[in-house]
Amino acid sequence: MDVRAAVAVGAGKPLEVTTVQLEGPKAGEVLVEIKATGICHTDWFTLSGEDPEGLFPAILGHEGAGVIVEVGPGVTSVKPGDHVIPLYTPECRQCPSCLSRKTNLCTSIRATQGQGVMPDGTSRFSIGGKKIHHYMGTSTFANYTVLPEIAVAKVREDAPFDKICYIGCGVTTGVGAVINTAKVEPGAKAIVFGLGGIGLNVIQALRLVGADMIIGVDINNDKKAWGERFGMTHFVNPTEIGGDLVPYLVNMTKKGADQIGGADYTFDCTGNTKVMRQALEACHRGWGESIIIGVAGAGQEISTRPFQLVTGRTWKGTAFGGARGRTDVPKIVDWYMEGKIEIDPMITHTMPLEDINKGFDLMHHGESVRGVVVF
Ligand code: NAD
Ligand code: 022
Ligand code: ZN
Repeated sequence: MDVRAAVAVGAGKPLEVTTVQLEGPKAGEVLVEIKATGICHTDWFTLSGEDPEGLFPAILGHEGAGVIVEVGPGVTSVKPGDHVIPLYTPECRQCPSCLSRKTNLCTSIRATQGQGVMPDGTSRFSIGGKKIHHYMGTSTFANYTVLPEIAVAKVREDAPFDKICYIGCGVTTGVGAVINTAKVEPGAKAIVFGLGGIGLNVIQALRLVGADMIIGVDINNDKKAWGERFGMTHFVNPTEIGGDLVPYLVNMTKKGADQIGGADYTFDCTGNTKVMRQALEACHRGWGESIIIGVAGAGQEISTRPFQLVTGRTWKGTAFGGARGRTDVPKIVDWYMEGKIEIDPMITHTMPLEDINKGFDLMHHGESVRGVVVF
């Protein structure tokens, strides 16, 4: 069938919005009509050519929501008409990782997903007979896409696509980092570095679980009002404190009898390895945990003195907020519909597919928290 898609034709080139061909679903696959998709950093990272594993031509996009229109042979868990969110971290419930109950990083289709093809090793997208790669197993920058059955989460039908698409990446990553990875308890003191599309979701989850002190750190003063909107209690701009950031933050968290200071939990939502170090060292001696959410560029390294860890700080990382997509994503959609978490104010821009390159520009200039393409 013919579908409308934004095609990444080469590194550093703008996306080309055009008609491409999509084959129907094979065994274990589903055809989804994408109704809305968010624009996230990883799409840009790949388009820019900085991602050494990036493939071209490809249909990018990994933050979508839509409706099942057709299912291939053997598909049992979803049917035409079901509303779904594509999952770049699938959940097969059968591989050693899924069965371990210790990680959300399902390995069942990992190799082919990274190669930009479906689990049978072929692509469903083409243009003039020439293959186009899939991306992160999702390819949501198209009005129809084919996905493995294990890579869709079925969600309630009264939830608006143009908002819940954000649950396909940013919301789940930020909220999940707090709830699944850090398991933050009521009364905790937390520091969030980077108040963008991920950091604001970390902040709202910290408020949800009853954290006492939620310090936001960002070099952009416009983010102060944004953080406060979602529950941040204190804001620090590292460029304006006239000294070292770590002792400044540790001092802020000192209270009463505890004169050591440091946060119970810190979150890196910048992808900057210097910030990751600051986040670890701003943790409380003995028990502080620092969660790396930001994805750094290829080949980058983090460092700290071993003493930081020997004295009881913990460094952790999280992918997709530690969420098991088919199990946890429908719950997050429910939380949104019940008003437990907010999404609407974070979607600062919506646009038709034709304007997707403008959506990337807005993201770069820090003007948007989230831009969403509505089909
Ligand atoms: P964003 O650009 O919207 O936000 C980043 C924020 O960090 C901005 O507000 C910026 O001003 C701030 N910042 C930059 N340098 C800083 C510094 N030195 N100190 C303090 N603040 C600084 O990006 P986003 O969409 O929120 O994504 C954040 C990171 O999370 C990215 O690296 C992204 O790739 C990653 N991410 C990871 C996962 C995962 O599963 N682990 C999922 C989604 C996104
Ligand atoms: C989403 N991300 C950043 C912004 N939006 C993002 C990027 C990478 C990951 C998660 C979120 C990620 C963390 C760990 C892995 N990935 C490896 C998972 C594994 O090896 O099992 C990751 C994922 C997908 C892909 C590449 C890396 C891909 O499909 N190409 C989940
Ligand atoms: Zn993303």
